[in-house]
Amino acid sequence: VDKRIRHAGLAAKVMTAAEAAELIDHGMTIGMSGFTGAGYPKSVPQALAARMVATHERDEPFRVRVLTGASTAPELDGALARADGIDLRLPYQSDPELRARINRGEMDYLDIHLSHVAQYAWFGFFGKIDLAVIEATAIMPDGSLMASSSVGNNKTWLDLADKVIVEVNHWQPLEMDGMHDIYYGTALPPHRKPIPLLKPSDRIGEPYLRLDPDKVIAVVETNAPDRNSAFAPLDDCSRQIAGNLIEFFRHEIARGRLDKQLLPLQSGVGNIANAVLAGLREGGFSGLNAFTEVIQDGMLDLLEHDVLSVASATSFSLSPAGIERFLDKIDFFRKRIILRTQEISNHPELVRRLGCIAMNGMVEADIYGNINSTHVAGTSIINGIGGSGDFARNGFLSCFLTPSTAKNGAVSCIVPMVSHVDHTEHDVSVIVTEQGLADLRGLSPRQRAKVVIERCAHPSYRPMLQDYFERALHNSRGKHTPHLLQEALSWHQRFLDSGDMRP
Ligand code: 0RQ
Repeated sequence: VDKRIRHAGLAAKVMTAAEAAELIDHGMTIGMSGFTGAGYPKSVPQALAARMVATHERDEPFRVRVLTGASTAPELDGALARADGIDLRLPYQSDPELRARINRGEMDYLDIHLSHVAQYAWFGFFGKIDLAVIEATAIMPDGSLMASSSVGNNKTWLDLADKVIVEVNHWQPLEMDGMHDIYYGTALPPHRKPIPLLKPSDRIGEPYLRLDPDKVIAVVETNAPDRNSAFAPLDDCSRQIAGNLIEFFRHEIARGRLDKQLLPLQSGVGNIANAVLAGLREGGFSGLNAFTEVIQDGMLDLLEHDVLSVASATSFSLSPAGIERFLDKIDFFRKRIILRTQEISNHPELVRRLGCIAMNGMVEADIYGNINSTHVAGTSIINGIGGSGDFARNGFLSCFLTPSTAKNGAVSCIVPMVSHVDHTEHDVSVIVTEQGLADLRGLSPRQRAKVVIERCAHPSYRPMLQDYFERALHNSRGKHTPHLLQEALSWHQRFLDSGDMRP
């Protein structure tokens, strides 16, 4: 028996990616696997892109709607975007080619909370799902799938799609068997029941993704790595941001508001998140848990050093070095890592019950604590809201982290008014920059403005912000959240006009 394709009927459906792509039609809505550059189909989307290019050369239309877990990679988002083959894309993305097309207005992009995607699909909000294209590590004897390096929305796409194409990737380690936990207890309102998860280590589901073999129209074998971009070495700014946050945790422990094992951590992706994780290790923390979306290198490190006991997520996002380390000690990690569907990893009910400490990056914050996570100067999207909102609104603490300036100081990440709002002032408890930390809990808007300016703004922008706030205090009609409406977004306009927010 083949180690990867253990179901005879499905073994008979093996074909090339080009043959599988022939089965895809213009106008389809396709649910694809993939979350933060892990577990996405690697060859069918490229073959589909080639077909699209050929079809467009004949002056015929060929575009599809692409629904995923989160961001994928050049072989999926990049290839389909370059072929001008995406009509609508949702949710999170981070591909440069796709981003450019979205920002040129050449295609539609729907940026929604990651925990909402599955339920919206079940509610019928996205219409019919014609096809699922899902990467798997193996096909089990009963036709179910051993998921690969991400679970994302795969359960939902497999259940809802009329037809399924499976990519079996020989690069994905079979030793991942047992790491996944696929929960089948979700129902639609009014029939929902509590989700029986009380701690991050709980397993509440099944190891494999159910699949009706009759729906499978093609099985394609691949042997290709995930995107696995390398991380930049930690810079001083990230270390300072991390240090400020960890000092705050210590303060909270001393005040008795947090236990020394903290509460389940949710950590965004990127350099600052990795610096926070490194800081927890250096700070001597142990026995912590993570209830998060993505396992990045920093988490492996914490697991190996018993700083973290367990990490629950929906995906990996490892560097090449991280992958080697993971494979080296896979038996160790299998006992400590659980990959769930993203509707569970990000579920507001669970984030609220567990009391997660949410730590996410941002583009800018305003003096009142509103957060922009997605847009440059209000109109150009970077990536998307991802899971930050799922955790920010429902967590025990909601922390947002950024350097105080961007673009070599030409941009202040603390502004009078955010140019786009992802997380409102009501959802934010802590803002951290390399300058310091603003604890916004229990503060009114005017009190918040004072601490945000004093603690978080860069010295080269602090006087400008103080001046704005003082004039707003005097001249604003309403004094609850004082603003000078004519001026509130003028910093962004100045940046667009001159490349610098400073006059
Ligand atoms: O652009 O590389 O062209 O210079 O934004 O900024 O500093 O590299 O920071 O990689 O941590 O990303 C918010 C985008 C931060 C990310 C964001 C420019 C800056 C640079 C990236 P360049 P950095 P990071 C879990 C949670 C939303 C999703 C989320 C993100 C680029 O954290 O996408 O939280 N978050 N998910 O120069 C203009 C500013 C700017 C700015 C930064 N104020 N104005 N440009 N930049 N600040 C994961 C998932 O949900 C899957």
